[in-house]
Amino acid sequence: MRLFVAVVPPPPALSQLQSAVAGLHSLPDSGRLRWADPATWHFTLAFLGEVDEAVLPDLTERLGRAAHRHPAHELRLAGGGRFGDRVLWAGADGDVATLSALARSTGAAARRAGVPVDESRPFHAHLTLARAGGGVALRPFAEALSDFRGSPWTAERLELVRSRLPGSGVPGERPRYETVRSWELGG
Ligand code: 2AM
Repeated sequence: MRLFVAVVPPPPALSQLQSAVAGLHSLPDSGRLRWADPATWHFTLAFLGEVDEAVLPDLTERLGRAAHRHPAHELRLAGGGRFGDRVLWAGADGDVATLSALARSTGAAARRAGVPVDESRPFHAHLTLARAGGGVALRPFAEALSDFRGSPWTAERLELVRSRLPGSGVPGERPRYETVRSWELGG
């Protein structure tokens, strides 16, 4: 199964971001972006890819231990940015150092369970809002979010999420996510 590990902001924080993102839909080319469903917005801490079911007991044990080693921490959704003209994202500020440390531990836990998580790219806290196929400049979208600052919230849980890719072949259909396990931070 295809898995990733994430922190999901609470509904009030997501609604604030949704209001800010609503303003972006009036920008030119907005209709050419593939917008992520706000119900699935999250910060990916580690992308595990295809994982054999046999690995799950060891993986979940190790992820649970990683979650317990890091405290709950305060974050805000803030600002926006882009990875080239491919991905538009919302950022975080606050105790991003703890979130980053949690992401590193999560990757290490997965690797110890035999899941080859890429450690070459440093963690960059981002919540993907939209993807572009090419030919759309994302800079105006990122700039429109630069002043956004949501209210503080506490990241309290680490979630192991299963991603089911669309099988229908219908263009624009998005993956479905389902939380397989979650752990309280600090615990
Ligand atoms: P993103 O947050 O940067 O878009 C589920 O696919 C999640 O895993 C997405 O949120 C996606 O990241 C993240 N992810 C990281 N690396 C990925 C990869 N190589 N393929 C697909 N998703 C990846």
